[in-house]
Amino acid sequence: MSRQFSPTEVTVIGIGSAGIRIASALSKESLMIDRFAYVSCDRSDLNGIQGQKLLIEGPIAQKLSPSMVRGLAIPHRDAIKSLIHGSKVVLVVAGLGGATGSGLAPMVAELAKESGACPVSVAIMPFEFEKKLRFYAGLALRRLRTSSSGVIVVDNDDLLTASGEATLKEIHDLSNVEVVGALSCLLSKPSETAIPAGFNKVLATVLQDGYSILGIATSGSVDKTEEAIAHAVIGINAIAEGKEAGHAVVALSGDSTLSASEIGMAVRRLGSIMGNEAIDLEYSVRYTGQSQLLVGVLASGFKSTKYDEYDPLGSIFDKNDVIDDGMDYALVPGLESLQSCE
Ligand SMILES: Nc1nc2c(ncn2[C@@H]2O[C@H](COP(=O)(O)OP(=O)(O)O)[C@@H](O)[C@H]2O)c(=O)[nH]1
Ligand SMILES: [Mg+2]
Repeated sequence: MSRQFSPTEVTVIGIGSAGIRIASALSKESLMIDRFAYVSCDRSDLNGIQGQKLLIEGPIAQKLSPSMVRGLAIPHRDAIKSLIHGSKVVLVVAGLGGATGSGLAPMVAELAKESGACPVSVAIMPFEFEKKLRFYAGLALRRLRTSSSGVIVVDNDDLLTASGEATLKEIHDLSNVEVVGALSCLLSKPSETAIPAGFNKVLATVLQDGYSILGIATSGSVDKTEEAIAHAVIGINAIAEGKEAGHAVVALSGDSTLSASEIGMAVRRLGSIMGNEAIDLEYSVRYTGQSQLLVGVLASGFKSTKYDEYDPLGSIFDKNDVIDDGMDYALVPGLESLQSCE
C-alpha cells in the first residue's frame, strides 16, 4: 500500500460544540491522524479537552451570529494558522447552523488553504426540528464548499436513533457514536483488527467535484450487512440523487460474524442500489467486537443537495454574482475587512 501522506501530516480541527465533541472522540481512536486542535467561542466547549485549544472570546451576554464570530476571529488568524502549521491535510469538523461552526469553519478551511494544506471539511447538518438553524447551515455549507478542497456532509437526521423522550445531549451523544464510528473506520490505521481502504483512497473519493455524503446505518439482523448498507443509501438518497455518485467507500465496523464473502457480496451490490453500476468502490473493515453492525457509505460527486434550498440566496444568485452580504456585517463596526476571509 502506498501512502502519499505520512501520519505526521494530517490535522483534525474541531470547531464549535459539535465539532469539538466529534474531534475529541476521534482523538481517542487509533487513526491516521497525528494532531488534534480545537477552536470555540464558548469556554464550556473546551472544558476537559486535551490538546491544542483556542478560545475566541466575544462580548459577554451577547448572542453571537456567524459573521460576528468571524469578526472576533480576525485577531486570531495567526493563532489558527499555527494550530495547523505544517499539515498537508486539514480535516475541519463542525456542526453547521449555530454561530461558531458556521462562522469559523469556512474561514479555517480558507486559512488552511493559504498555508498550503489541503482542507477537507466534515459538516454536520442540523436536525429536522432545528428549522431555525437552516439558513445559516445552508449558507455556511456553500461557503465551506468554496473554501475546502472537499466536503463530507453528515446529516444529523440520518443519525437520529434516540427515543422521543431523549434530551438533546443524549441525542447528540448517540449521534456521535455513529459518526465517530463511521469516520474511525474510514480513517483507521491498518492493524490486526482493521483493514482500512487507506487514507489516499478516502481522500481521492472526497476530492471530487461537488459534495460527498456520509450515510450511516446500523443493523443487528441476520442480513445485517445488506440491511445496513441499504439503509445508509436511503439516508444518502434523502439528501441527494444517489445515482450521481461516481465514487464510494463503504466502511463496516462489527464483530467476527462479518465474513469476507458477505462483505464482498454486499459491497458489490452497492452500485445497483445507488443506481450507478459503474461506481468506483472501495471498502474499509474494522472489527470492534460489537454485534450491532455499523455501516458508513461515503459517496461523492453530488452536484446538488437538499441543503441548497436552506439558503434561498444560493438559488437566486448565479455562482458568479457577488451576493451583498452587507446586512450580515452591518451591526458590528470594523467588519468591512471581513471580505478577505470569505
Ligand atoms: N451530531 C452532533 N451534533 C451536534 C452536537 N452538538 C451540536 N450539534 C448540532 O450541530 C449543529 C450546530 O450546533 P453547535 O455545534 O452547538 O453550534 P456552534 O457551537 O455554534 O458551532 C446543530 O444542528 C446541533 O444540533 C454533537 O455533539 N453531535
Ligand atoms: Mg455551541
